[in-house]
Amino acid sequence: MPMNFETVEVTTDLLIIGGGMGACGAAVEASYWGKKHGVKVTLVDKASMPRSGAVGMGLSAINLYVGLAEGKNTVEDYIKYVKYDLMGVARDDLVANIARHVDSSVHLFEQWGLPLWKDDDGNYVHEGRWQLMISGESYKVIVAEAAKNALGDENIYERVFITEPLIIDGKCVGAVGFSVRENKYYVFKAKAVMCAMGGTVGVFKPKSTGEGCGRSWYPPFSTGSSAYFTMKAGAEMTCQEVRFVPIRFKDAYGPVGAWFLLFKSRATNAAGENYMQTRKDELLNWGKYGAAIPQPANLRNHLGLLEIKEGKGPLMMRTEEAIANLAKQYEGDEKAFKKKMKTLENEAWEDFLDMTISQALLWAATNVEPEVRPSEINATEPYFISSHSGASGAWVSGPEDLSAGTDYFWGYAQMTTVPGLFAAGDATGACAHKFSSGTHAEGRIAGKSAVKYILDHNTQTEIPEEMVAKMKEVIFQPLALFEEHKNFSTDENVNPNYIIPKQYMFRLQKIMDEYVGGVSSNFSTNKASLDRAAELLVFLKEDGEKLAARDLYELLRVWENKHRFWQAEAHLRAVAFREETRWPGYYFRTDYPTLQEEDWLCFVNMKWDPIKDEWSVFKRPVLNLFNID
Ligand code: SFD
Ligand code: AMP
Repeated sequence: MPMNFETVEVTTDLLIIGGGMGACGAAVEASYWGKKHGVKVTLVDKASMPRSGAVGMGLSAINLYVGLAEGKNTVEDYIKYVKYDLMGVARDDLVANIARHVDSSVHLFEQWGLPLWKDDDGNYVHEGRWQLMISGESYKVIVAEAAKNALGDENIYERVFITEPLIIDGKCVGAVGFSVRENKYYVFKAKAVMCAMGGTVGVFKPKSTGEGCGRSWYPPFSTGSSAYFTMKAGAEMTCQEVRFVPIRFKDAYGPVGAWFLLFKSRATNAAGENYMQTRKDELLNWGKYGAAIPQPANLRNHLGLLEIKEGKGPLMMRTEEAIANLAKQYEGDEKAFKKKMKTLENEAWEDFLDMTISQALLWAATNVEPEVRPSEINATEPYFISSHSGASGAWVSGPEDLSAGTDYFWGYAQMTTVPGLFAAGDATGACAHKFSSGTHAEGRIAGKSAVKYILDHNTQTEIPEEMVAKMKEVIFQPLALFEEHKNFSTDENVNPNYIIPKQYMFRLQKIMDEYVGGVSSNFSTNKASLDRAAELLVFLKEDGEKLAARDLYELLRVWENKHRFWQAEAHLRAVAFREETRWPGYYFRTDYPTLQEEDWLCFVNMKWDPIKDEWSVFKRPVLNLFNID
């Protein structure tokens, strides 16, 4: 591997990092406002925008559409839904801001060519109260095309992996990274930076090991860059304990939403019992949240996991029963019945073909006919995704009209506590259930807000040459380390002088799985286990200095794992700090097994101090800005 890397400097006004849903939203909006004021907007993505990020494979539903113009729901309805689903812990202002803007993102998607399902009267087909059905295999291609058109090709850098923020005097003034294809080191200098690098997968040992290794529900290429970037910049973080454990079709991770909501399916234990019914008394143990409709996602998991614990599994999605129920009204008219069955069969397969193709392959490979027999579902490994039903991310300012005068507001909507650093999507915390559409809307809000910040602070900060030169050395050091020691052993995977990224990742996953409430510890943990994990993570962090890379591809893996590590450490610290169990079904503190509203109905926030290299973890109150009860 040649060691000469050209340094490429890019000077811009707004740097958008990431090319996913949040970044594409920011690109469209910031370009619009930027053009009016001569603000230059640049985007950098580690992959190729038309297929990058979580929506790369496509989606079969838009999970957030409020329908304000149709009078379907109010902003307050949505805040209530989100807050109860997250067991009381959510930011009213951020959720409201997304809710009031999300419909316009959906209308833009339709205008750009995304096929939304329509009924005979031309209305959107709802999957559930908040969700719309789409034929969304090309969803990301369509959204990325609009973003690219807005930005112009000359302002887009693809296949460049961002490793570090540039921080001067506590302000974010750019980022550095490297090309994953060419020998190039990139230095982006900017007046404001917007972080939208998605969530984190691979912190916990996945269920899919061995031949299925790498398969996950959320994309394996979401590797914690948002969390790392914001933490490393010194931003206050929130809800780092609020992981997400989805229920999915077993082994290929097919989503369940369409089955529960569109097809109105039941999930049962192996004996055919509906555990949401038979175990409904357990919901009484979880305060007012247990009585919410729909029941919070973690409580639905919790009841299913209790079945498994008592040996009543596997859990089954009763697809055959759901299809039969939907077709029942056509019985007696053979032609109409056949037609309906065909439509339902198409819809069932399209649900997977649009967004989790491997589930359709697994069904085909194992002769599953959903109209004939049920399919197994189970809880997956934990993920960090604040755009779905998790909540971990940066603590950002709310909009002035909703939160001025409270602790939720400090000047520019979506700005983190680091001046000049904005965030959206999986990068922001405490505003769950925004999904693809809400993330796009949040990106648009952040893009517009960042342009305003730039107009108010219109100076390019000088970045010392030595600083970027030192960062270059650190970024490429794993290649040099490998070259230096590669001949020490006969197998280059095994060497006392370095560790390869895969080994490092497996070690991280084993620690988190066994001690911090992963699959093998039944999502349970306690203080003694967390202390042990903390001890082992110190050794792992030390060994992280010895990560080695054979080529650019492995260098990418090195940095992805360094990023993952920070998400893991933040999670561990937050789980250890919160002395209660608030999200059973996501994780269980066996030493504090109950909900404690008085002491713990609050945010757990934290911050890494870049100067002292120290963490602080602390509480912040949950404010009630809207009357939702
Ligand atoms: O139902 C760097 N999601 C669903 N949303 C819906 O609206 N409907 C659904 O049907 C959804 N389902 C679903 C979903 C996701 C997945 C994977 C499946 C099914 C199988 C959720 C949405 O996809 C999600 O909410 C948004 O995409 C989040 O947007 P954002 O912008 O926060 O993340 P991203 O889109 O993944 O983009 C991240 C970008 O960052 C880049 N990147 N670039 C430079 N340097 C680095 N170091 C970087 N690290 C990452 C990525 O390349 C990418 O461009 S259902 O199952 O929930
Ligand atoms: P999923 O396929 O699990 O990602 O879910 C897609 C959408 O349906 C999300 O908005 C979920 O919150 C919602 N959802 C999934 N399962 C249920 C359920 N059993 N009850 C209510 N909403 C659900």
